Amino acid sequence: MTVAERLKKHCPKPIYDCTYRELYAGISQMVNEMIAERKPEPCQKKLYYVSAEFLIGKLLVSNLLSLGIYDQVERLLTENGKSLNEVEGAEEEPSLGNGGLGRLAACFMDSVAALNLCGDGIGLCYRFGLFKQVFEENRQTEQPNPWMDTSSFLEKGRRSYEIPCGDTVLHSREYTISVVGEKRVNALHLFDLETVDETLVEEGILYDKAQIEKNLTLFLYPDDSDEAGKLLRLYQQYFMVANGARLILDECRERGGNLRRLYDYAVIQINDTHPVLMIPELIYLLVKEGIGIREATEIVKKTCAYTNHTILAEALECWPLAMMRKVVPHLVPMIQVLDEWTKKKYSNPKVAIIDADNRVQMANLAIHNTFSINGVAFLHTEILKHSELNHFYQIYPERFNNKTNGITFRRWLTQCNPDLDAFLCRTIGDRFRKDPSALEDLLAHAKDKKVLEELLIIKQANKRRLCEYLPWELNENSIFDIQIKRLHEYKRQQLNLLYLIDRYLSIKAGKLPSMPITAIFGAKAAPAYTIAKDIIHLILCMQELTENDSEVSPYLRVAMVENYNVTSASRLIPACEVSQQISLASKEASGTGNMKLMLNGAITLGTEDGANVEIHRLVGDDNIYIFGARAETVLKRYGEKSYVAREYYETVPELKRAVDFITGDKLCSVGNRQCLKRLQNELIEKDWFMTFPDFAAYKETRNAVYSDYQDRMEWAKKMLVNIAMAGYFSSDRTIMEYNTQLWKLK
Ligand code: 26V
Repeated sequence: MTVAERLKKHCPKPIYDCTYRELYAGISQMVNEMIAERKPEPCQKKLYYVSAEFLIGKLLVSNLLSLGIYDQVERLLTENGKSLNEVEGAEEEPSLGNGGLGRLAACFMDSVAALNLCGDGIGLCYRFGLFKQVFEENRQTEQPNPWMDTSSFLEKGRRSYEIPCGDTVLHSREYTISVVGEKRVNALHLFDLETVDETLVEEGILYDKAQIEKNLTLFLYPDDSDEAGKLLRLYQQYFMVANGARLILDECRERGGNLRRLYDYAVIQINDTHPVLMIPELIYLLVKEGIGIREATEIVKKTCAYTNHTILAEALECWPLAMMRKVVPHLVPMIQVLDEWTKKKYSNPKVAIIDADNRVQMANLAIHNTFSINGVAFLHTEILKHSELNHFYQIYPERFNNKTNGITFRRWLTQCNPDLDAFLCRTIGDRFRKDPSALEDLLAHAKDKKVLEELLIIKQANKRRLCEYLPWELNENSIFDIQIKRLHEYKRQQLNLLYLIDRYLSIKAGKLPSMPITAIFGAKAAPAYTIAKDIIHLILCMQELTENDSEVSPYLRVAMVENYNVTSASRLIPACEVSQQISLASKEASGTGNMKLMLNGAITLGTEDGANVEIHRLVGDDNIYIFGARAETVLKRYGEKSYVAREYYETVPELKRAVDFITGDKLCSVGNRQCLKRLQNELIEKDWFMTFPDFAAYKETRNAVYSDYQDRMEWAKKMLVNIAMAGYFSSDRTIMEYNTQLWKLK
């Protein structure tokens, strides 16, 4: 059957008469049908990637590409006067993640399927996902983000479990999303509550947090600034792993497996601490099957591996035992036994599972009871081994390993930047699709003027397309300087802002930049994270100032994209020229946006942090701009408690000028004085993430970037080297490492 014949079955009218919604519904149904026709490949051992987030993005185009029917569908639509782009516009983006952690899970699922490995994801089906960000009066507000429309790639699964939770029993409902590889289809199992009630949501994202039977799967990361919110998060985590554990054991049994040898049938990758309750829950279920607790613990330990994604102390989860007693009373004795065993063996309180304040340290629980603990970039793993988790490294050196993150090139090159993809195929052939390191063949063209010019032309076209997509009139001939990532003080959007304020003031003083600059931000802040929201407020105020001041706007524009998500990332990344990766050294575990931007020919301006370290090593000093304090210095400063922000404020005049500007008349005329004052105070009195000490170096280096930018051929050469060396950051490489060293599938 041709694609045209197939599609006809799913469309109510001839294609040229259909609305885009009807076309999206028809094509997605056709895709689901084609996926269902694929024979499931039997497998002996299976990976279960358990994660609170899967930031998968829209699926239509990636599914068409994976099924090999993209070109046919596109042609068919064009012949009928329709555009595939617009069909994609009718698809809602599932908002099942925050940022890097969730997007990594999505890239990994893509690579697992593409490499023809047997591996499924397990998570939750949040009805409204993460909030939708709406700007009002230069401030972030939050709205629900409904995405589960009727005609999507989300299908009702066959599983449903009864989960004992606190003093009730919750009924679950499985949904699945197919993850399509060239040769195989895997599944993402997302569990929802049978009794979920969307009408509970009142204004914005407010709802009754106590009604667990109705609210458990409404939102990702409910506000946990109060007790009810904290409990709800714990309920969510347990609901996720309880369903996951049952699914895993059922599938083991269905394949004729012996639960005593669970590790021959399953390997469970625990994505950060959110799914760590999987460990006691599995032990509990195995004990219920008649296996002794010692043996059950050994089985689970051989089955589970844990990935750490952060060294920020405030992000390491711990749950008070009292709360555990409310939500998972049956697991408390299990956890206490595990804790007693470790306390008998190791006296260091830092490695205790239950700490002196009667809280369960989730990372500690994981580290004692898994066969592998990995960090997500070289530097991150080194810091875990030698500093943050050194007490564990001393006990279990063989369990620690590094798996530098990666990104799927299918979405972050082929799909989002088709011009660059085609250029690469023309220039070096398509070997890089199967072997990403083959991108290095591009280096042979580093002196080829025609090749370099082509790269510049592609970038220019992507910038133009971005300008058409964005709601402002931006100058496509300015430098596109972009910082896109969650808003967090450690990522230091505020440092970027201090530079922009300094630039603004110089322009006002008559010192014009040699090239016009467009500084673009995209970021969501956690709803209860006040300072992060103040930073967004400052960005939006700067946007208003630069837009409306005719002395400034020809030279400097600040622009913040509303509701930054996978879809807008796919537009921004191909158009970026300068990639801001300016976290405080030692704080960013890896970063993955840095990799996406590099692959698309942006040049990194960054600190020696996370995977920037590896990017630096790969491209060499000439093709990246590195500045600022190194991790050792930062860790030392924290250790000595020697940093006093005010000293810098008082001794660096241009820094003082920029900081003072935050509460000056100009900004207060477009913003809220109280928010701006709070942010200014935070900087002068605390600056916990040390922006002031790095300010001078940042300014100097960023100016050097803009100055070098003017030599177009030299710049294009830097772009070429970055693209050529990005192969290492393919998530196919990362997944192959996980598989050969840890999972051992096939
Ligand atoms: C969580 C929280 C929770 C509450 C307080 C503040 C805070 C700060 C950070 C986090 C991070 C949670 C884990 C996470 O998302 N890590 C990210 O994982 C990415 C994939 O490995 C990695 O590229 C990013 O560097 C890392 O931040």
